[in-house]
Amino acid sequence: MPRALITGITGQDGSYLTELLLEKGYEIHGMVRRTSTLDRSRLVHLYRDPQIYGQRLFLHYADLDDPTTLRRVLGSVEPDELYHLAGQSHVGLSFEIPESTFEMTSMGTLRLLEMIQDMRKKPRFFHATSSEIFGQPAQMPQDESTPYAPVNPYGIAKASASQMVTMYRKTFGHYAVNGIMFNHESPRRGENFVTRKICHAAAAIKLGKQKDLLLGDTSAKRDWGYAKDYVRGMWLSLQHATAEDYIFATGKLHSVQDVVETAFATVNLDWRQHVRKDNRLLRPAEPQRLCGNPAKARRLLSWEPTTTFRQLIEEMTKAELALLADS
Ligand code: NDP
Ligand code: GDR
Repeated sequence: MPRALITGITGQDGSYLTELLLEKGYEIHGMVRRTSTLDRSRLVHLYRDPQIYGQRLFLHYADLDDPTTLRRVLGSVEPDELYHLAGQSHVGLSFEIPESTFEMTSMGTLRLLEMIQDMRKKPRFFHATSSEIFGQPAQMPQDESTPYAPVNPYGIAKASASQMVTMYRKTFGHYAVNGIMFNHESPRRGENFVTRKICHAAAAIKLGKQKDLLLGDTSAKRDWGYAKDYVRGMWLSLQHATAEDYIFATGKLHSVQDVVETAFATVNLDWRQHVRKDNRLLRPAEPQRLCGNPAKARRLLSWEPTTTFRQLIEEMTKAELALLADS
């Protein structure tokens, strides 16, 4: 049975990746950090299944800021594949907590690479990096050769971590992959990311549980895909004969305003009556024209995004309606 270790297993991607690897017959180990609440809602269905938890899924306390714990888990699990997804993933917040964002994302990744360097049997390593490394790119769409030009602390931290991954691959021969992922969403998306925030608000307003929705820059555009497609890309990239970097993206741009219109249309509401601008939600800098070209992933991994933007936003809005109806 192949053995995988996942950092960030409690997050959106970590939970979908766990489900995918269970389907594929893996034994899965996840790193979790100590928090004041034990809210692991994205994993709870697996955690409560006695056929899975303690049989094929195991959780270990560790923290990216605590090298001893990382070394201990890596040494005891000895994974075949290490999926490194953990980190402070909110771009806007990275302006408010730049030091911890950088420490966790950049130094956390370097720590793992150094620990792998000392291992006799080195795991294949996947690094979840981001389109934010491109920031204000000179070309659109971006591909694996587009120069990095990040514009916020999060992007700068991901860029340096990605360069470390490339260096360990080229210099020391590690099987280490940068998955350069553009935005991907799902009903499990964190509540303070814009798609989930909008879909939740549309559903809550429809059910009379919320009155209006405050947003920052609604003209901002992103290349939005479905999270399940992107975790499939992670797995595929570690099955390839050689370690490569890959863009995972849909190649299609939509605005925040498109998300608003699609979500409100799904619940038959007029967004004009509910959506307002809040300048406090504007960011000091916005990346521009982040749109990816996934041709390499298509060619080498036969990877394709399966879900359209409209399907994604409709599904997320309907999931919010169902969640709110139950609560
Ligand atoms: P989430 O924010 O949903 O999950 C982040 C995970 O990292 C959580 O499990 C969180 O644990 C964990 N984590 C945070 N800080 C630490 C720490 N100090 N030590 C250990 N674990 C920590 O992110 P996503 O699932 O959306 O994204 C996964 C990765 O992919 C992230 O690195 C993100 O930056 C990157 N990415 C995501 C994209 C997207 O569109 N979703 C696009 C490009 C890159 P806890 O539950 O305890 O908070
Ligand atoms: P992003 O996602 O910054 O692209 O990072 P987010 O959903 O936070 O923002 C997308 C765009 O929407 C604009 N926006 C708002 N954003 C939030 N969160 N809340 C608002 O009210 C709001 N109003 C407008 C933002 O300014 C931005 O332009 C995500 C994360 O998953 C990262 O970890 C990942 O690396 C990148 O995607 C690719």
